[in-house]
Amino acid sequence: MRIDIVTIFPEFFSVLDVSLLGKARTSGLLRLGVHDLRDYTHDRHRTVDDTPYGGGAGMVMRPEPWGEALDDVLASEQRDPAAPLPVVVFPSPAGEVFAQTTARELAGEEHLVFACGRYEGIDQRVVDHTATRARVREISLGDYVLNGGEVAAMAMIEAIGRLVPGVVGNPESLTEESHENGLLEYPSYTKPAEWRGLTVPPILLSGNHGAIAQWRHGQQVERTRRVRPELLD
Ligand code: 6GU
Repeated sequence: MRIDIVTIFPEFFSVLDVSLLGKARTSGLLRLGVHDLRDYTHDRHRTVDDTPYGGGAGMVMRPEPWGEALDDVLASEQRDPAAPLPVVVFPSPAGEVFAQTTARELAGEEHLVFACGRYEGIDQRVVDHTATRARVREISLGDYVLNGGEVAAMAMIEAIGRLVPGVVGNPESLTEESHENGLLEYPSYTKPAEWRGLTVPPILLSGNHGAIAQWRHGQQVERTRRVRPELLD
């Protein structure tokens, strides 16, 4: 899978060099390109924003650098005319809410582009124009506001990247997690069997795999009902 990121803060994405996704990059499973939006400006101050038409607080990102950056990123690949169009994600608190289902959909794509806006957002024409040459998704992490799309893009890239076949060594560890079966995860324990007076539930030491699976499922249902009852509807 190829992932391109356009941002005014390319240094945010240096953490993608470490851990599992870093390994996936080194091994070639994940091809990551980070592009500085200011490289596509032509004025001495490398301006990317301006005041909003119609008035209001804050600044809006101007369309010209975005147009040129996306021209570059969407063209920098000899594309098979039969291949599906790339997906361009605009992280935005005004988008559809990201979930494990979204991560799974995007993990099946060949080419993702994350267009990270700052300030009050990107001129809407960038989104509309991009939709003429790519599949566009405006995606939010949830109902709160971040200063820009970078941290949101990072979270999405981690959730998506770990679902790309081969990135996580043991694929079974992906199916046992929170949200993969619509329930929250069961509690986990390891050695020692007693720690600071606290013991491990005896069923886990019984060797009875059927009973253990049943207990874990019961824990998942109980925890989901307590913490996230809306997931059970
Ligand atoms: Cl994707 N962007 C910003 N700026 N804030 C957010 C968000 C995204 N998701 C939740 N809050």
